[in-house]
Amino acid sequence: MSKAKTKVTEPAIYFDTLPPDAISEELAPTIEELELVENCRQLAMEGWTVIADAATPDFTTRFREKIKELCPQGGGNMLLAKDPIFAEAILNPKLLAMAEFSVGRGFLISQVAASIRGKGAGSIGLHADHNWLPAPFPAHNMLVTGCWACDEYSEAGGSTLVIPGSNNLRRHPTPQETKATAGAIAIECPAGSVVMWDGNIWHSNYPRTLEGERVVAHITYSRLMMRPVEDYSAHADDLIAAHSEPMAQLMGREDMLHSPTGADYSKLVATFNNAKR
Ligand SMILES: O=C(O)CCC(=O)C(=O)O
Repeated sequence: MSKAKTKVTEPAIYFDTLPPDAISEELAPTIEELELVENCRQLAMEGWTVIADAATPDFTTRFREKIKELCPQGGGNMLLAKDPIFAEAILNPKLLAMAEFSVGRGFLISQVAASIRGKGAGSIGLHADHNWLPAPFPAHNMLVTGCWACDEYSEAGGSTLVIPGSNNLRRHPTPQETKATAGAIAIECPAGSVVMWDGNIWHSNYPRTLEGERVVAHITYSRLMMRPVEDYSAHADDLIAAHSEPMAQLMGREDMLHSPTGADYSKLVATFNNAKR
């Protein structure tokens, strides 16, 4: 009598885990098509990178105008719920590809904020974004931030600064290190670039000494098991209706976690597999 063949239902559970700097074979064609291979290497090894020409100049102009309109006090948060242009920004294909590389498949949106800094605006202070994790920081990155520069980034214009090599220390800076900012470099780039960094690197910004303003959107994505900074649950249904699957993932609706009806075991294998990629 022949043995009945077991039908294998996909996806099978993965037992391996990719190293922190690996581009998964599923993501590799997208990273290559979008010409982001060097950005991935730099983000993994150096803790930061700049995505040039993330969108059209027209998008950056519209984005700047909208941030100015919505943030008359010089800053704002929960912006994904306030205008559809923020969905357009967080669903930008280059940002999604970099986020999947850095914080893994099935990643979430954590924060959509903005800042406007005029002449005389000071420094926000040196920190690592893994601020709500204890040291030593994990080998795999937990948070990736993209600052959409709506204006040129220069040291005099108050650009972001980073301390090269601090990403390898896997800890928070001390008060003395925070004061000294020894070895800091300015990230300088044209408007329309997105400056990205991981949760490990120590960073801040230079005071602005130029006339005019530096308008920036701060977009943070997190690994699927992190609790997001902002709670979009009241807006998730509308956002998903407008933007479908990628937004459902960013809202945590594609995984088995944080479910109002208890753990959804139909999504268990996909969730566990995403966590390993
Ligand atoms: O505004 C900047 O240049 C730095 C922002 C920053 O430190 C952050 O978003 O964590």
